[in-house]
Amino acid sequence: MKVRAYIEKTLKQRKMHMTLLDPAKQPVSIAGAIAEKAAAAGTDAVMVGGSTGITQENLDMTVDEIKRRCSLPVIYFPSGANAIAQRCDAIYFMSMLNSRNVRNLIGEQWKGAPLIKRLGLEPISMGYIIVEPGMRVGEVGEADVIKRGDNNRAVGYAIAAEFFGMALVYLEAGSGSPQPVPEDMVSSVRKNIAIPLVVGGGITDPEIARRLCRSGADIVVTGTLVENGDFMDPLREMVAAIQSLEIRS
Ligand code: 1GP
Repeated sequence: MKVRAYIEKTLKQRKMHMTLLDPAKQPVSIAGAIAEKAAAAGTDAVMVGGSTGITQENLDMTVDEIKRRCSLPVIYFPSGANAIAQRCDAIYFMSMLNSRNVRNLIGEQWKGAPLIKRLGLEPISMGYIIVEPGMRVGEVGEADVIKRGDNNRAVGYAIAAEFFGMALVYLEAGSGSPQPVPEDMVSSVRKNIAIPLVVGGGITDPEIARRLCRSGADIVVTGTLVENGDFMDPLREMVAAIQSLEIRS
């Protein structure tokens, strides 16, 4: 089954959790071990990517090791066209909608698209929206970050993503953010779009993840949570909190 179909099928039943692994942050063998444990904890997919330090070599080696150690879908979460993970199951074909730099809106995309097509990688289109504080991805992406409380702007970008025909909207507070995207921003966006809503950045507490899902997040992404060696119990709790919620009717 294609990855987009897997996501849409799963979301008919329940909310989803995805684990983000940054190839620049740990040796390949550790990335494989984390993916294996994350699969055992019940995460729904592994996303691979990071804002800086991604090379074709560390990317390919990390993806191969993850695929060797678990059977979950592996989705490339790119920061540009400089490296394309050829052996992933799919790629988020994303545009940072609130970047000030055209490179992040369509520049990297036109460069990468022909190769993605040649490789037969499944593209899953995504409107990527950076919310304050935005952290490293907000800086390198030159995002005009959405202020916490500026729900109207978040809603505008999300509706625009849907009008563009994108498959997903991702509200991103940035990896390691001290606060996740505000719940009322998530609920405002949810009320205005029909496509699935991904929320990530700074989510380490299962109760907060549950509240974000109740506010309308369909997919919760966590990365930092698995960077601490002893993450099995917190990850299990996180996954259970999210997956126990049925999708909106
Ligand atoms: C970053 O939203 C993801 O793109 C994950 O963020 O590392 O804070 O979980 P964390």
